[in-house]
Amino acid sequence: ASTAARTPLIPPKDLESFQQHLAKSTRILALLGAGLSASSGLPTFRGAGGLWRTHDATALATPEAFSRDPGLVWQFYSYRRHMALNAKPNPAHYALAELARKKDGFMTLSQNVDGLSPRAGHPAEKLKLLHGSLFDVKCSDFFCQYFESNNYTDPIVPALAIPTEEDPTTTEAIKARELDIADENVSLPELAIRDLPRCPTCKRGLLRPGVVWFGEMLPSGVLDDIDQWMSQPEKIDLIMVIGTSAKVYPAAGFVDSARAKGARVAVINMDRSDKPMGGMSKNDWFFEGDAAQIMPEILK
Ligand code: BV8
Ligand code: ZN
Repeated sequence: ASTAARTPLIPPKDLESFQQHLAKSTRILALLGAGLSASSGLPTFRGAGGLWRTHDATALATPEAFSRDPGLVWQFYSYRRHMALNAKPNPAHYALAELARKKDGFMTLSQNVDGLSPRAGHPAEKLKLLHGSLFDVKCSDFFCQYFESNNYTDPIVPALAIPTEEDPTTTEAIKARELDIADENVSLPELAIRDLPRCPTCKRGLLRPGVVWFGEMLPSGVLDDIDQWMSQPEKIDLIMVIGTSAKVYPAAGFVDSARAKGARVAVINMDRSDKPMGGMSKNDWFFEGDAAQIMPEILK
């Protein structure tokens, strides 16, 4: 198809005004959500095909769920590790990484734990993973400091191997598996605690995914870095809010903080109704469509 048919309809005047502003912007924030990785085949949390569609976030992504049924929670994260390892960064990840390299005053705040921004070559010092990573593991024992990053072992222990008779990334397999995970009385193979990953240091605690669960604090080092970046005297010229329903706090709160420092807001989202709290002003932009198609266009 001709390129016109392929690229989303971005209103030319919006594109022009955005690109003019971007060219003269020095301090730029990007807040990333699951929609950025949708085109890489990873399901988002809400919306069609979303992970939370068939299970309630609090049913799995909380410390309580892990202490109640660590096997079930590990199955959920092992499955997401497997999907993320089999996914590839898409053009939006690459376009953002390139812009981050070019602009000194650039900072990306990502809610995504899928590892795709680092794999797209995003400069690490300009990427803050607000909610950790699927590929960090740490000890669940309160007193133990064991922490391991870049653990790409899949499955992390044999007992967490995904049934290989089907491709776990196909829609029906995702659906079947989601329903399994969601439907508590469908008995998944009971995972014995002894089969789950154990901390090599204290030998007491089970290892857990290095992600931030609901009710948990965001990593203090990350919050300090962001605080330092935000409290520089210069204004913030732009915040791009990409593929996020901006419902989870404190992550979503950074949009307001950026506005308070003078930032204009550019939302890139499939769904026109998903605007960050505080609405949009005529100085803002809303680019509707797939981030994987829009980002390379607007950042050109
Ligand atoms: C904390 C890691 C307290 C784990 C995640 C009531 C009101 C307000 C707040 C709260 C409340 N009750 C509780 C809270 C606090 C809670 C919270 O905000 N809850 C929400 C649900 C209301 N927050 C917390 O618990 C946080 N901690 O508050 O600590 C505290 C304080 C002091 C001392 C101790 C403790 C911790 C939150 C972190 C939770 N962890 N992830 C994991 O991944 O399993 S959250 C997880 O969900 C993601 O990281 C992300 O943040 C969120 C999902 O949001 P999105 O990424 O936006 O994805 P979603 O599917 O929602 O949206 C996708 C969007 O993309 C849509 O808009 C869609 O239209 C769009 N899209 C789809 N496809 C595309 C697209 N766009 C472009 N292109 C496409 N192709
Ligand atoms: Zn330990």
